[in-house]
Amino acid sequence: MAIQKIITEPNKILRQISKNVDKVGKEEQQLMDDMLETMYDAKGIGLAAIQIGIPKRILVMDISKNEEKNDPMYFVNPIIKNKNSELSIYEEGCLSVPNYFAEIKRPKKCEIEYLDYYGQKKNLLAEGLLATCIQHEMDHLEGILFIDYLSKIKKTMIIKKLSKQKDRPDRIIV
Ligand code: GNR
Ligand code: NI
Repeated sequence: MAIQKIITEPNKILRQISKNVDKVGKEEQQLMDDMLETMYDAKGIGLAAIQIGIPKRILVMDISKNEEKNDPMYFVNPIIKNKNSELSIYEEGCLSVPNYFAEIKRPKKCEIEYLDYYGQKKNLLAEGLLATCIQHEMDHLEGILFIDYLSKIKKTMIIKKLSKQKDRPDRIIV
């Protein structure tokens, strides 16, 4: 297992559309292990493969509050089958947009279909933080970041400030 570098804005890689996974094999499981380790190391509650530079439709999440017991979740090729018309607001952050947070409005509940760690087809009815996080992660698969929902002026300001940190040595420059 290995901790990977998380790509931050501004970087075109984050705008790529991720590709469906044909088969959940050893390589994908290894990737999910690395993603989970990277996510825990960064103290995040979710991570999409594209955030470590891999354009595959794979997400990992752990929204458990319990510090002693982890509750990792793996999603391959997730699709949203149903979105509740009721919206809820949550203050979101993103490991690819470090140190910025904003209130984002999204459907309160959603039903998703996906493949699990073993490639088994699953369904999940998500609400609350789980629903918010899954939708945030699924946006990454389409190259969308939460700052895209902000006003143009706010978004530009955030990207400008992040790009000033460009010479940080831990940044991936492609
Ligand atoms: O760690 C994260 N926290 C978070 C908080 C509110 C809504 C979404 C998230 S996801 C984020 C990790 C991340 O960037 N995933 O892509
Ligand atoms: Ni994110």
